Amino acid sequence: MRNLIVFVVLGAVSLLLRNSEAVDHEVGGSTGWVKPSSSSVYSDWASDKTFAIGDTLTFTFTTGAHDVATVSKSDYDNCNVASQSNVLSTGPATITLNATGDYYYLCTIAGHCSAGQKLFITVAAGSTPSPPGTPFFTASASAAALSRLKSCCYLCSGVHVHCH
Ligand SMILES: [Cu+2]
Repeated sequence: MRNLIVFVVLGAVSLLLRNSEAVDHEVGGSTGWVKPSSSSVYSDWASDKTFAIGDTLTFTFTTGAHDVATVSKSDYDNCNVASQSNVLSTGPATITLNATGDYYYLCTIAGHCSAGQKLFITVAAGSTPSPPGTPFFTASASAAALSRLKSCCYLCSGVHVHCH
């Protein structure tokens, strides 16, 4: 019975670790970051995705052909590509999502944003990983559980007693 509990606990720990892993989102999937044939390509791409703190966005494009500017909502809405200061011009470009909120990106090459090369995402607070220093299970707790499991098995095999 104790073995069962230990395995359930270890399983829960590995599940928690997997759930808090950061995800890299390849913007546009296999299409990459291009001047799209349809203006809804990037809103469609984002519509079924969840973005969490610690995740990254990777914009895959040929350097010189496109760029990625982080812009305000109004610049996004109006495709204002002039005088943007927060521009990544080397592809591929990766952006780490560090805070919750709405984020707006566009390509500043003439005509690309108005053709639909723009992306809006919302980073939600829901799946925030545990803050560092306060994990749900500590490493020492797992080690203690493993140690108990080992001594239990030693008893089983060496002294022929059953572990309950
Ligand atoms: Cu472009």
